[in-house]
Amino acid sequence: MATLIRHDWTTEEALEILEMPLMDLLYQAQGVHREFHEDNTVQLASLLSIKTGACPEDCKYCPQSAHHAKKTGMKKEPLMQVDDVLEKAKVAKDAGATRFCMGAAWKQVRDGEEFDRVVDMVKGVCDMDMEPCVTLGMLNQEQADRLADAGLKAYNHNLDTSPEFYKKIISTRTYQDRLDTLDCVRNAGITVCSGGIIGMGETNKDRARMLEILANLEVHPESVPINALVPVEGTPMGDLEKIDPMELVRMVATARIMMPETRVRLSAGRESLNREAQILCLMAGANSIFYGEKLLTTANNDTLADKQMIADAGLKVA
Ligand code: SAM
Ligand code: DTB
Ligand code: SF4
Repeated sequence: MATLIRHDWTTEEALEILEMPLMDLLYQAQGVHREFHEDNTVQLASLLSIKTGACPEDCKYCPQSAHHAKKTGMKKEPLMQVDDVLEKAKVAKDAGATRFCMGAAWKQVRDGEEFDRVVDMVKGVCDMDMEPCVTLGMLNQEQADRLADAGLKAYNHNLDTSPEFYKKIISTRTYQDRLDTLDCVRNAGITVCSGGIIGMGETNKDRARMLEILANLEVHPESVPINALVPVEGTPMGDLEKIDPMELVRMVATARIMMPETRVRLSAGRESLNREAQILCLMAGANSIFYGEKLLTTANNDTLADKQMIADAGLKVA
């Protein structure tokens, strides 16, 4: 029987999927995956921090928040120049990436010369035949429309966690602010990339709630990044223990089952997984990874090791 695309998930259903016996979960997730996606393929997306540090938001996990700067020692850097960004995009393309994501440590987009520059970066990446994606914090409808006109393919803005746990993680922007930003992105005709982080001390119910909210949006996000917390020294979460990789496998599989058509992105935290755990995530339904030695400010997996893993698993880059 064909799997239905649903938008009426309950927390209980999501939790039940998340906690089912692992083999049943993997079997179901792989079945959905094969029904909706080309077999044996993975997308490679590269990330670049185009404006690093001194972010006014107080996200407890984030090394770029100005609130933790004294302890992390993270310095503010100015917004990069368009040519320098395009040079990095070319390197990523030559290395095999098809999507290029640019991140700015901003609370929100402000109209002016800096936003004009980001618009030029988007146009430049588009002209290179790569999918441009940006993550710039909150934005309004006019700004989203302008990015769409420039050729922006995707906008990343994460819900991060459940609305209940969210209040313990961020105080400077509300959950509703995030949902409003996602609305503007959707209305502009840009694809939505929105997911979250596990390993911040949340419960399975919080994880289920986040997936429930994403899966009950009118249109599922085209991309859902699942990050495992990278504990960074000097942040309030710097001392948290890394999660068991199987929790990441379960989260990926549950996202895959609840949002069958979505690209599930195995995102931050991949560096602490061994090859086999990563392959289990791919089997559970992840079909995109961040590729390139750096995420935004922290290390990512070695590119040669990634190529080897892709070859070992018999995957094609799509
Ligand atoms: N400032 C913008 C925003 O918050 O939307 C864009 C950049 S922000 C760094 C993008 C996402 O990276 C966050 O929403 C969070 O999910 C993820 N992230 C940041 N620090 C992380 C960490 N230490 N471990 C895992 N994920 C992290
Ligand atoms: C997402 O969900 N993960 C990426 C991307 N979207 C922008 C960012 C991960 C950042 C990890 C911490 C860092 O490198 O600064
Ligand atoms: Fe700023 Fe984004 Fe980091 Fe939050 S996650 S502190 S908004 S850069």
